[in-house]
Amino acid sequence: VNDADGLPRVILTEPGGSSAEVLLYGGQVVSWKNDRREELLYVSSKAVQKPPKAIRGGIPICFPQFANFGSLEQHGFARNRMWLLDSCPSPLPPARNQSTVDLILKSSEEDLKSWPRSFELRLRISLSPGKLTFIPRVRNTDSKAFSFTFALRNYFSVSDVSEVRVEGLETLDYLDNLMQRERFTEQADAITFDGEIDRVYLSTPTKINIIDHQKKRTLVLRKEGMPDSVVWNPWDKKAKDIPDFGDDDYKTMLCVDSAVVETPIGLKPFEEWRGRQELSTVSSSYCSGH
Ligand code: TA6
Repeated sequence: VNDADGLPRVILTEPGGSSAEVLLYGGQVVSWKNDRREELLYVSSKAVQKPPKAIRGGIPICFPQFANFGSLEQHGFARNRMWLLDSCPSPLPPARNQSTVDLILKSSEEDLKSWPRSFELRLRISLSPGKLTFIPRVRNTDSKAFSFTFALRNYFSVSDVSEVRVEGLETLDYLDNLMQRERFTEQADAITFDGEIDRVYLSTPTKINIIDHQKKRTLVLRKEGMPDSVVWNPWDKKAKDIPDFGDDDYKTMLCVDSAVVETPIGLKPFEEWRGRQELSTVSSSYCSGH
């Protein structure tokens, strides 16, 4: 763990030459570079890298609430807390030939004031050639049941968002945050981008392709245990209203999240929920991610 610029972080590397950086603050991945040292994630040029501000970019963990779907602060508090290295991660299949870190966030006295449920939120992040895997787990360590919403907010770096296509969400229903969360059905055969978008796609498939034509690269998102997927780009006007978002950043970023939004996860005492997200990059010169 090194804390060169004050924020302790874990750097994952693997023999193929890719790497990832995970901050203990927020349990947030803030960099994922491929074997050609290209940065695959967006981090704002104006990101504020100090508590209590959430860092704009990378992969923030939204827990116990996604966005303002509830009474807590926007996206819950997990992304604004210092996590710990989990010295005894409860059993998971061994992470073979992967560079792995296990993090944990437990409810604090402070948190219990705003969300009176005791929990253990674990996150295993594993790096292997061309792939970054997340296994989030939430255990109810309280004496009563509780429910939560959750998201891995993936800020992807793209060459030009107006040249990006997202495949896998066609024909699905979505809640449109720009239309008072009304429910619509996606009619297009792929999602393309020419303006602000902020949608929660419901009951999405386990595989979503984000195709970046210019970079000839497809980013494949595979997920389990997280039925919804949020697609967000603030576009020019909203971007200007967000202080830690560069005015032109909207052109080179896109959020496609793995999420639990429509139907919160309910846990009885000592039950544990587990999700899984695999991000992998495929150069689309020989396939469009089929
Ligand atoms: O995509 C859901 C959303 O709440 C958007 O409406 C926008 O606010 C985005 O998340 C960013 O939230 P943040 O708190 O990270 O600025």
